[in-house]
Amino acid sequence: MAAVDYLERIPNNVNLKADRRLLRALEEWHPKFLDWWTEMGPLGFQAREVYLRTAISVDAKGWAQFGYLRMPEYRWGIFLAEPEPGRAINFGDHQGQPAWQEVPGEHRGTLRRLIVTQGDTEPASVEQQRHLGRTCPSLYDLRNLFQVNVEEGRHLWAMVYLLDAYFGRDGREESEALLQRRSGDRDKPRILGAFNEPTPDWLSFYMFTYFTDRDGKYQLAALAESGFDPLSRTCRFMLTEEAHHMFVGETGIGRIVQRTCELMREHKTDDVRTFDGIDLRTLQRYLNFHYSVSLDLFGSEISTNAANFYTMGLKGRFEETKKDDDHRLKEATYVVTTLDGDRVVTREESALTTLNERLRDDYIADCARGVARWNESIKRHGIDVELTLPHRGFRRAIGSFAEVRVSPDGRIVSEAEWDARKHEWLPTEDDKAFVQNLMRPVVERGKFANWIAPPARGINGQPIDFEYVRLA
Ligand code: BYC
Repeated sequence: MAAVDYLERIPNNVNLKADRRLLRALEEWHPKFLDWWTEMGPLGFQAREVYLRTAISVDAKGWAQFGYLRMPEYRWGIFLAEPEPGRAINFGDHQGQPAWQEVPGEHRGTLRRLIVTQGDTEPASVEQQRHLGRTCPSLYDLRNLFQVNVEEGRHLWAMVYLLDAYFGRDGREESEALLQRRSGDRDKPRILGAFNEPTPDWLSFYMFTYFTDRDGKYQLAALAESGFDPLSRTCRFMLTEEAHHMFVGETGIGRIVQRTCELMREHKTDDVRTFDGIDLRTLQRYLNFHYSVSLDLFGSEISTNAANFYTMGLKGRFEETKKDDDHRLKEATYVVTTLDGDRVVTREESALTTLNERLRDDYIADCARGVARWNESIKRHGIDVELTLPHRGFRRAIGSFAEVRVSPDGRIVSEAEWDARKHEWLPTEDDKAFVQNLMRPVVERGKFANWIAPPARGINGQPIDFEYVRLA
């Protein structure tokens, strides 16, 4: 095999050529990454040319270069947002000190754990979405799936860069382990719950990119506040890419809602399944599932881990520097919704131990905005139905609500009521089979599956009937 020029191969703004040790570590890791990509990345289509966006630098011109390429040839680069001269640690016990350019010894283990947890989600999502290509609703959607996949691959590179550059031998071991765990595997699962759930159909994919990628936005934003400057800068750049993933989710669901409403009006019925559409009730059940699984990703409402991450200066709040308080929070309180025996109550707690809940609150408000936009679309079609976010305690596996059964409207219900009604609240086997049955590939240029409306516009100014993936 011809020697690969890694300096050429790995676009970067971290001066890789000056760090031979790091370059060697990445050279060793790269073929293992490609093996993983071949084994666990998008099934089929690897030899096809896809119209993809590649980041080759962080400036406005370089971060979104569009062109055809085959996925294994994607240039997974390493980019950090430009340094802010004189940046300080903005919160916690080290507040006011210069941001760390090296790993602070006393927080090494905690920091590594945070980076590994973040890194683990990236390959996990690629694994979850592996089979979707063969049932794509259009070439446009197929291309968006692959764009998301290659960028999750790049986000894995971003975390591996931090591990290899700053954590020595154990960092390199963690980089290898990131390629060894597998989504949904009984023996070596991915770290966080949502990343072990299957994404077997495109409705799940859009729900995932709307709800679970949005957790990514909030976690990355909290890590972007970190006093460990390389982590902060990496996350800031990742957020620019994350925006597209959430766009795919929001417009994906929006287009399904639109199509469902069109079919409802055309056939004057709620039961659009007969006409190969996805009825609003089924959409609501999928929404309930993905939202609740994503809420779990914020951890418990009372968490000493979260308090420690903050006090140590490793993970801040969403928009930490825009908040007008002492950024130490030792005396401050925060009101959380939690469980008291068998009642849902709100309670004032220490602001430090409730930081997970606070981030979850920011996330919930953001989720609600998209749901409101879908509801506007339903209303515009003259249909009197609303999609809703279920109560935060609904179907939780992490935190105090994990101990009880909570209905979507926030009542604690008995096991018997839960069993009797869960088919109204969560996707049933019948729903899943129905949705799966709709997933028939549409690969003709400009054509879309019957259950989803075309997008309002194409990618990068291209027409909707552009050849986003060259299948011939
Ligand atoms: N599943 O004190 P607790 C993304 C564990 S998504 C399984 O309640 P803590 C993306 C927890 O690890 C963003 N385990 O919570 C999206 C802890 O275990 P240890 C990913 C869970 O630690 C789409 C124990 O329970 N980034 O980027 O305050 C596509 C007690 O934990 C779960 C991050 O998550 C769960 N859901 O917070 C691609 C940021 N929840 O330590 C990518 C980094 C909790 O006792 N991670 N546990 O063994 C963190 O900040 C924190 O680890 C968490 C948990 C927010 C996840």
